[in-house]
Amino acid sequence: MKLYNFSLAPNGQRVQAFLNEKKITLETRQINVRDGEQFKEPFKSMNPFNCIPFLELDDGTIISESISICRYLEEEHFPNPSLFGNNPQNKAYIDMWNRRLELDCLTPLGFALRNKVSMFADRVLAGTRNDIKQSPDVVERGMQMTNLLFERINPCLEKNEFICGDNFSVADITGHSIFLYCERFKFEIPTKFENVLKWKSKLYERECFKYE
Ligand SMILES: N[C@@H](CCC(=O)N[C@@H](CS)C(=O)NCC(=O)O)C(=O)O
Repeated sequence: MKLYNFSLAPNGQRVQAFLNEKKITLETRQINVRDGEQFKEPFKSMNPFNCIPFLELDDGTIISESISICRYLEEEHFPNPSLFGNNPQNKAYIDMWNRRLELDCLTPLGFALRNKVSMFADRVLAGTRNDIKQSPDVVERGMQMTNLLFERINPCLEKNEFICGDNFSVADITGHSIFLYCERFKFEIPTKFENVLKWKSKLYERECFKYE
């Protein structure tokens, strides 16, 4: 099994944090997506969606999507510590939170960045090169959605150390990624979201995120 990744990419870093938390080292090939290496062979044929990270299994199967890669690694090879839950109820609960964070905030923030920074001018959708124009509305929408998410999750973090309760999970890795995007945007998290800020501090001190 071999991981194809890029250590500077947000989604690559999510998988790396997951590996760090489990203390796993995988054979890894760096693909420089900033230079367009993902559009060259053999990578182009391996993952026609032209994104990293992706995992090549020993039988040649390719698994892409950060969360799908992590799920496969946990279920097939590295069950402990469990970051996806270990019974149907907490599996569903962690999945629910991860989806909320991805759909309502991380993805909108990813689009916001791609619609703002000149480096992404011809690539507003990851893994493509085209002439879809960057739109300031998408940037603004990303900021608004982030604020809304923080407003909604602040009460949920009142008694919890982590987003799903007292145990660190893959949803916290998604949360950490959201905070990194906020930094890039110089999005200052309002102090009224004190539980969100507490959660952020907790995540920032965690070893698995010290990958630079
Ligand atoms: N939903 C995918 C997103 C993957 C993604 O957007 N990867 C970016 C790096 S963070 C990429 O490969 N971009 C290549 C490009 O922009 O062409 C995941 O969670 O893995």
